[in-house]
Amino acid sequence: MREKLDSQPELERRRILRVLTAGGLASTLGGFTPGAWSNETLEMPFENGRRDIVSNFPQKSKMILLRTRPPLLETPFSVFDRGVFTPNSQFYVRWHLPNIPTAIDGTKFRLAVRGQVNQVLSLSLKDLITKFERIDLAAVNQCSGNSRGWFAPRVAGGQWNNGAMGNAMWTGVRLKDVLARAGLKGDALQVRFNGMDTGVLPGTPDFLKSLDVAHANDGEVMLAYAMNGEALPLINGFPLRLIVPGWYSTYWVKMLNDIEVLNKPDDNYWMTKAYLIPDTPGGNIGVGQTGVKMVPINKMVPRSFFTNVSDVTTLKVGKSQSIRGIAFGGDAGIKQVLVSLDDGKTFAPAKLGTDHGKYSFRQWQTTFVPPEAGKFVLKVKAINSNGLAQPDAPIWNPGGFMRNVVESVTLAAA
Ligand SMILES: Nc1nc2c(c(=O)[nH]1)N[C@H]1C(S)=C(S)[C@@H](COP(=O)(O)O)O[C@H]1N2
Ligand SMILES: [Mo]
Repeated sequence: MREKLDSQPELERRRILRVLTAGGLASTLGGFTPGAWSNETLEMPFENGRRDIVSNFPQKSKMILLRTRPPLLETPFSVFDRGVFTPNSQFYVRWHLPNIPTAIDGTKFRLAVRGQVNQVLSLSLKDLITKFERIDLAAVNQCSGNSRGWFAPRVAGGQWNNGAMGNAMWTGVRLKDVLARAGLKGDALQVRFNGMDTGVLPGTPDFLKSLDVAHANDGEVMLAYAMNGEALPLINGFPLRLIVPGWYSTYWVKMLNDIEVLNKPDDNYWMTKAYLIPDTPGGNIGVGQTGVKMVPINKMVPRSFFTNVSDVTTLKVGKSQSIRGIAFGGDAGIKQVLVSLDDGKTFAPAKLGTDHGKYSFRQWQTTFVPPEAGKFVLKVKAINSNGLAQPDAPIWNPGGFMRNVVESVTLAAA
């Protein structure tokens, strides 16, 4: 389990500051030879699902490789059975642009706050750590396209299985407090976030994401300088990233060094062309349906997963087996996790584990005694505190976003 954050704030502050400013973070993001490191592969349970397992990315242990540059690395699903906090060393990775700094000096880093503000700011990590109130929040970071590999018919984009998600305890400061220090002008409308990554070709749109001022000021959106009690791994956004609790992580801008307050709606590529979903419940439309109003992706929806059993698990007839997994509510807490032991005919509530807050993974657990030899289909369905339940049938949209169908597992008993 991760080391607990120190309960003495002053000591903890000094420790974090030491970690973040320990000099240039040496890493070798650009310095490996693609294809040369792995002899281990894994078969995802969908078409074209063969993947290499790699452990040569800086600060990462075993990850599932989808692409090298820019990196797309998926968390092996067994990691989610070990606890509700996903270790930094196996937290998934997703970047859009190939030019990513390979070393960042925490002592030289500055965050700019500019645009429609009364006072332009240039904040060091030390400023952020010592001049603003520290907050800690457990929250799920999930890619909009998590589980895209399951879309039928298939759609273009990273063919993720279910591991483009992770839960961490984020430590940092409220965006609201930083914006208040700068002072927003009366016509401030949106807040735009930019990180240190860039494209190689001229004309590649820089990766920029924006939030409405009211959302940016909700007191929950935060700038995180630590993750699970440690500095962020470089490829998860060292030294600072945006956390937008309950929203898909396309908004969670990494290596964040520029905040610009806008007085008009952001019309950049990443807000108006990419990451659009149909404006329908759950982002669901008929396959190939056109003429649908599209809107920027936003709140997450509930999901739940089995973590200790899979389609290759064999159980003993008559023997009680603990079945467990994780769930999250999306933009709300978990109200209930329902499990079916009879292929969806009946569902009963599972026992819920510790509540780490409404944006966190939550463990669930139940037991199953196979009554006879044969195959048994189990299902799991989460319902969030807004009453929103996972759908029984998969959704579809052309971006391959927001998949959250009820998950099934087929267990054999002998
Ligand atoms: N600077 C920057 N931040 C970014 C991105 C990016 O390409 N550049 N991708 C976003 C997307 S789409 C995802 S899914 C998350 C992935 O976060 P992770 O790599 O820490 O898991 O980062 C987000 N933040
Ligand atoms: Mo994403």
